[in-house]
Amino acid sequence: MVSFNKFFTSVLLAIAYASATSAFAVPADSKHATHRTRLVGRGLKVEAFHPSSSYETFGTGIDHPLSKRADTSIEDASVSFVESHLKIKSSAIKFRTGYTAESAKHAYVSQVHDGIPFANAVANIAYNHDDKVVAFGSSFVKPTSIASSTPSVSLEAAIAKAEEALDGKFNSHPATLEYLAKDDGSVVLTHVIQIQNESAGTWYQAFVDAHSGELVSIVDFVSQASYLVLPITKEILTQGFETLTDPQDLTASSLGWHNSGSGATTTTSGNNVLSYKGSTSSTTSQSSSPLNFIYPQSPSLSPTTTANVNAARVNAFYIGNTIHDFSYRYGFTESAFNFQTNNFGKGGAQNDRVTISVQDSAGTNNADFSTPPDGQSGHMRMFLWTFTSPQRDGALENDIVVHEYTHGITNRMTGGGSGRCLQTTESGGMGEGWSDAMAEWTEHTSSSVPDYVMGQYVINDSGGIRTHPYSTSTSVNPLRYSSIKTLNEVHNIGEVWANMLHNVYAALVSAHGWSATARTNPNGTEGNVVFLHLFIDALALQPCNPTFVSARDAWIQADVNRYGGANKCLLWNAWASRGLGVGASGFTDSSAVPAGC
Ligand SMILES: *[C@@H]1O[C@H](CO)[C@@H](O)[C@H](O)[C@H]1NC(C)=O
Ligand SMILES: *[C@@H]1O[C@H](CO)[C@@H](O)[C@H](O)[C@H]1NC(C)=O
Ligand SMILES: *[C@@H]1O[C@H](CO)[C@@H](O)[C@H](O)[C@H]1NC(C)=O
Ligand SMILES: [Ca+2]
Ligand SMILES: [Zn+2]
Repeated sequence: MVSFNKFFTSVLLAIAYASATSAFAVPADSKHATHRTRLVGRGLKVEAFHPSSSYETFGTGIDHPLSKRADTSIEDASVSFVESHLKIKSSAIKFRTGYTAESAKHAYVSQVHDGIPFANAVANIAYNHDDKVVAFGSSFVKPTSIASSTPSVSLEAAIAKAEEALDGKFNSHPATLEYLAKDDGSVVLTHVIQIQNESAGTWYQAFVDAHSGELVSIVDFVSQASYLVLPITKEILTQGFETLTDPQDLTASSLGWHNSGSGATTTTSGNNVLSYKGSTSSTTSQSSSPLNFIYPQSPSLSPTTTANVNAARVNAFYIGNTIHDFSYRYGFTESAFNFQTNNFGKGGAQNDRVTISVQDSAGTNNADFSTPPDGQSGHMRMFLWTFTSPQRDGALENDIVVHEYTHGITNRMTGGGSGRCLQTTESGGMGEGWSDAMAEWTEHTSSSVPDYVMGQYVINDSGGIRTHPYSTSTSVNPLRYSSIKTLNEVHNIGEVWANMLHNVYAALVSAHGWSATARTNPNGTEGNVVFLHLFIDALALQPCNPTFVSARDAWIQADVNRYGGANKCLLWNAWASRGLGVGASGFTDSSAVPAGC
């Protein structure tokens, strides 16, 4: 191992000082979803439908039809309220369960037909202690058709279908017969069966149409996971933590983030990332089942307090997995030498998930990433920063985590997974530049391209850790290709490259717009999608130890390969504006573009 160390790229974040300011848009995206698509079993896509819920609240409460009667049960009161409120027959309503809490009583009912309950058409009623209705939510449906309540497909046949589709075994939990509302207005009768695969760590409830025999919906018991984190579109933690539920992209991580194919974990350890402090077994465990990782961070306490260590491990785990997932969509896959414990037979060498050591004791005021060849884990070390009191944690500044992980992408994809091809000062400098550019890419929340600053939270300085903000303005950032002549430190050289990429990004977004779904949909034509495709494509295209000139040429070629050269002049103009035009060489600027541009 040691003898190979000289080939590993261990890249530091490094800091410089500058004064400047920047502004970040805070994203506010939330959508009311009624569908959920999952990839299950051997790549089967199942779309589950959940009718939207109406919801009313009534302040001090309203009467239900049986209010005047003494000794009315919660069952009768609830059925009668739903009957009158939704104007449906009581035979279509069935009380399921209820309980009395400190400040309210709660009842849960289902829509029924021929005595068979609907799985996804339900309602909930809350009463205050004066027996008045204070809230009512309902996803009851008005079907256009309802299947016969007598199954024509046997339970045995339905089990066989579900086992085959979901790659697991019926677990003998009693099957039920339930109706299921579909989004076309029809209601199908289903056998509801639990299918488990212990070695794969999966556990589904399958809904098999009891007339057609098709698998029509699933409930996934396992993959529900929630993380209290700084969303990747945010750069620094003062922008606010959020609880994200199921942020994993199952196209990129088919078994989710907590499973390598030999059983699920309930810690910050999974197929793509292991996040720990000190020893690799010191991970963070779920705060509650299933897979909730809710550890509020306290900025006024030392980062080494238990709660803050947990917050750091969870955030690093989330960011590492998120980068794994979106970079996968753009081509950093198993066969392109990515970092996974299990490659699921898709090529490449496995057993090389990224290990992230948070609050690593080996240093302060920095971070680094080591990239051994495909088949050995990439290793990220995040240090504490000592510029403030209490100290700050690099694992809680997303641009730093993204910067580090991106070293793994560029080192793996340049030169075919050897980890040996960004070793020169110039290519190592570009390595720093790609990492800053990727951090910037993740943090855009609209088509505007403000100046971008790295590392401002950890050093508590709005100017961040680089010498200049990245900017389309030459007065804010004057760096050009020829600037490299007087630079010999990789981060300084990296700033020249990252600023060129900032200008390329701005030109692409200006020309083609911006996609809010770029991280999960690489098929768009928008500028940010095009940018990341060219970024990733060019890594594999460029030579070992590329120069600015050859890396530029790889982008131009990537554009030819993917877009038929549609962006040729846009790209040339962006690079030429910073001295990397047609005749650039030996760190002498050229502002020339090809004829016709
Ligand atoms: C469980 O899943 C694995 C793939 O992860 C598969 O090889 C195996 O056959 C499955 N087991 C059952 C019982 O279907
Ligand atoms: C960060 O810097 C600001 C402005 O210089 C200062 O008021 C504040 O106390 C600093 N915060 C910490 C935690 O050191
Ligand atoms: C992108 O396009 C590919 C190929 O046409 C398709 O398989 C995939 O589902 C698309 N992805 C998305 C997110 O639309
Ligand atoms: Ca690999
Ligand atoms: Zn770096």
